[in-house]
Amino acid sequence: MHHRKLMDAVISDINCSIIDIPTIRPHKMAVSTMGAQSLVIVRLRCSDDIEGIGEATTIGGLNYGGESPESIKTNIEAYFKPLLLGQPASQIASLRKRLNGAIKDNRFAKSAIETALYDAYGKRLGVSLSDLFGGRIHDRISVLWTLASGDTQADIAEAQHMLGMRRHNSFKLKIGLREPRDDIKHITAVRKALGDDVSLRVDINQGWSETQTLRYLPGLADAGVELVEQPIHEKNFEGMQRLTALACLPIMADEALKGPHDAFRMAAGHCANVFAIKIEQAGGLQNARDMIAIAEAAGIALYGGTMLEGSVSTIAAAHLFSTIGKLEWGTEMFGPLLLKDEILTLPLDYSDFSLGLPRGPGLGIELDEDKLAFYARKP
Ligand code: MUC
Ligand code: MG
Repeated sequence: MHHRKLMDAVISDINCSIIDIPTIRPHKMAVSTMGAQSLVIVRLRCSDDIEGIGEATTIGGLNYGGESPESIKTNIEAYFKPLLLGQPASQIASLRKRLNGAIKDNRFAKSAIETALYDAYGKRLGVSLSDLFGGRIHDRISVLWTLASGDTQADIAEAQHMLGMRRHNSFKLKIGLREPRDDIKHITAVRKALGDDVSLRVDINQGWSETQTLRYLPGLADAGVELVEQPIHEKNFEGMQRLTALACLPIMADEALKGPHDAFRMAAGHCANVFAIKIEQAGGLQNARDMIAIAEAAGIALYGGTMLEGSVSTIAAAHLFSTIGKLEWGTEMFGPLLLKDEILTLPLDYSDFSLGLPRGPGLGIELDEDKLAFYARKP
């Protein structure tokens, strides 16, 4: 009887709102500068009164990829919702098949919907989202901070503040906007100020050509950089392969990885040493899990990436990452900390250079309705 009842719940309503929250400072990347983040919050109601929550975010509107907050909301309301209403809410594999059979691309929208489905399913079973992926191996995952104020002294002060609070001891520097020579001066100054015990990585966000990367990789290594993220164009798999083969510094793929097919092609071609796994770029939790398996089989190291997501998507990804045996390069699940305000009744637990996973059912978080109403974009 228990099982039957669980499987009887159907999806009864889906609601999407765009929540605009300013960032604590401008976030400067080669690809765009962000002064606010727009969270698309998806609320999926089921006939058993359980609500699943999901989230999608983009970076710089349409500057990072083809989906925008507005398109995600529109497409979910116009195309996803009719396919989902009245369907069995716990049959997630079947719902994924149904959506993928009718809707191309829209990976961020699919990720938000899938997160909401898993949240609802976990709440229905009384288990956490990590339990639905085999159970957590880690109660906390390490979280780095991105230095992207655009100013060397401000970045140093920010990093020192984070170290003092014991919130982060690994930093990712956004470069690729200035001349490479100036970027290397910037990194050298940050390394000198912070010492040798912190981990410094760079994200070029496709800002360099292959020849620039060839020319400046040794300089990055000399400046104390440990990992180089997506230096060149996302479509240039062969270039990534050549840069990886140089073995000058570990190369991480980010924007190149838009789902399991890319992960397979990159792994087969030895096009990266590390994969940045993002649930949104992957098209959802299950695709991300598949990409993790491809990396593990290929001997590619793993890193938990973010689309500067808010608390909902951040914690969804954290649940998945907590089930990975070896997350060699940690994660960057700091998105909520870049925002001026929190939309949860109980903020996420960032301490001891890491993020603690909630224990409650599903995502284990609760939305603050007043905050949502305050930041919701008005029509
Ligand atoms: C990216 O390309 O990695 C993630 C962290 C951050 O600072 O920017 C994003 C996007
Ligand atoms: Mg990146």
